[in-house]
Amino acid sequence: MTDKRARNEIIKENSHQLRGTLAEGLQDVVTGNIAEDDHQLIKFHGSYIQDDRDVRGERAKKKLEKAYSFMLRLRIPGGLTTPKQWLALDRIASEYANGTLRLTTRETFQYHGVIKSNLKRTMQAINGAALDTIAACGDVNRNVMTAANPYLSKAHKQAYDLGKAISEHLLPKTGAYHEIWLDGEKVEEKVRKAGKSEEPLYGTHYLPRKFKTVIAVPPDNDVDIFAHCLGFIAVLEKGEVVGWNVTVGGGMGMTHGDTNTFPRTAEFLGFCKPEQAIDVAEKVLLVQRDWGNRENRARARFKYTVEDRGIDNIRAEVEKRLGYKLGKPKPFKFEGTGDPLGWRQTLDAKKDEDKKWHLTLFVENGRIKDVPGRTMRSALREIAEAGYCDFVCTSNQNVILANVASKFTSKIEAILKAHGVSTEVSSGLRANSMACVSLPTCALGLAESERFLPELLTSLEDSLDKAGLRSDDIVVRMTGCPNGCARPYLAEIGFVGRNPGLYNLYLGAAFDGSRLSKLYAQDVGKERIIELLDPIFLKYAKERKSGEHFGDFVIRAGLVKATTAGNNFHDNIKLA
Ligand code: SRM
Ligand code: SF4
Repeated sequence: MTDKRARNEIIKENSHQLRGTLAEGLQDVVTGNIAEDDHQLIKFHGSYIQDDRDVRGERAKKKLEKAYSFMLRLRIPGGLTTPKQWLALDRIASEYANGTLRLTTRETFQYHGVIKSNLKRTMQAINGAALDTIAACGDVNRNVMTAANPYLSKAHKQAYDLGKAISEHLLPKTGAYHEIWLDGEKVEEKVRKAGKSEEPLYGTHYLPRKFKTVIAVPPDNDVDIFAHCLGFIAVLEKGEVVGWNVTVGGGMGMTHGDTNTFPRTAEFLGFCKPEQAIDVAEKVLLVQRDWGNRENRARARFKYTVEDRGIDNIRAEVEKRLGYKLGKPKPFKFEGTGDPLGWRQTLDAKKDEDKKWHLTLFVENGRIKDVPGRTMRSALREIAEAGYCDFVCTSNQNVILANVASKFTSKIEAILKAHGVSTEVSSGLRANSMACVSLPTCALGLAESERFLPELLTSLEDSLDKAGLRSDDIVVRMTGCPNGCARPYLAEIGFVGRNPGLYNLYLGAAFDGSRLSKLYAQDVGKERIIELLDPIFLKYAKERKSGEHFGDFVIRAGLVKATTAGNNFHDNIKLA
């Protein structure tokens, strides 16, 4: 009988619980590369092998090996780091990576450009800061995102605590990470002799595909709950979490031209009590472990398991494994997916003097770096050195300087000013923008993203000015390919790379993150994008109803049909 399983299933099976030949590969100084199968395994350790695509052609001409380096992604549930950790992360960026810290769309950091000979040292330095990269990538439960800023209210702290607990509970247990990167004890043989499994939860094959868990605290949907495999929405009474609405089956990735693949918004599984949440997370993950598609990786995400089996069957199976029924989802309301930028005070401190301040700082596309006249990385380092705050990475690629005593707010402002970092953003469109990394590091990028969106927004700001919309909040996101790393199909304006300089333009997602967009124009470059959006902005400014968001307006104006579920994302398209 032929083995129909996807190649990755066989790699996992033969990997000795994610060890592969990684340790040996690190010793090989002849190449900056590692063995082909280890390309897949190293993801579970939070790293990707990449090459600098800007110099790929030139190096090929000279018959040189590709300019290999490694991307490293940290696991930081809820995105919270202390000033001491921030300083360590900042140091690592200079010592081992490309001198930048990249905040991701999932509340953590990435390093780019770490060469093989520095990889182990970098892992050890991260470990020295009491952080790790375990399961930040790979077919496992990834970094858990929680409503930004555990200091903001009691409910935010409860969301953060749950996120951390789920992250720990669903962490792979193999000794591989400690052995390979931290020179830990070799445990595989010992565990095998004791007749045990190194991975009681994941087994030998882990999950069919990546699995993403997030936790939201209404009215903010900053974590974009409907984009994820598993979500918990806080149900609040008098500011405290009394339970969680559970969502399943969201996801973004698709392939251009393949309507069998599509982004999908999550559905409601039910309601659980606070003490049931970890168990619910585990059982949902196990259903995906056992029911997910292990033959076709393009259809292996949990969203397709939910789509193909149906939400009722998924619920019945989860409840069977739990041994009890989930409740009916409780009412809640989301207002938006963005980060409220600027200063905010703790929402529920008992006395006024206990209230701390929190500054959400816009970081364009998450890249923290120093450029002439705007030395953001140095500013944040100085703030960390002074110990004025903790740092929280947000799911919108921004950073919150959190838990600041009143006496330090002006000091923080002075440091930012001295480094040319403004707390103002040039438009509502930019303030609500995100772009994925794409070129030059991402192997899958078809078009520029992080390096192009800022310039496009500058041009679109002229259009906004003509329509008087400069300060309106409109959500815009760009990705260099259809995988959807900046969640573009949940943006009111989404750009998805097709070819160098050309993007598909999507319109009509809901401002609160509950509805996907629809394709509006195909293969459009910068000039055409402006030509298309210019009149739409004018029309919106003139004809919108009071409080109507851009994404709702374009549907009412008949520019696109509403996408009501992932399985009609590709339907009713009328291209501009
Ligand atoms: Fe992503 C793959 C970057 C969030 C969907 N993503 C990649 C890789 C690793 C490319 C690769 O496989 O070779 C990118 C590395 C680029 C680089 O040079 O750094 C990459 N993804 C990112 C980040 C850094 C984008 C960013 O600009 O911030 C985000 C890191 C998140 C994190 O900290 O864990 C990132 N990726 C996402 C999200 C958004 C989210 O989860 O909220 C999605 C869409 C949601 C989802 O998962 O459905 C996402 N990334 C993908 C996919 C498509 C998966 C699919 O279902 O088809 C791929 C490709 C794949 O897995 O095969 C991918
Ligand atoms: Fe790379 Fe595509 Fe993700 Fe952008 S969306 S980072 S191009 S995989």
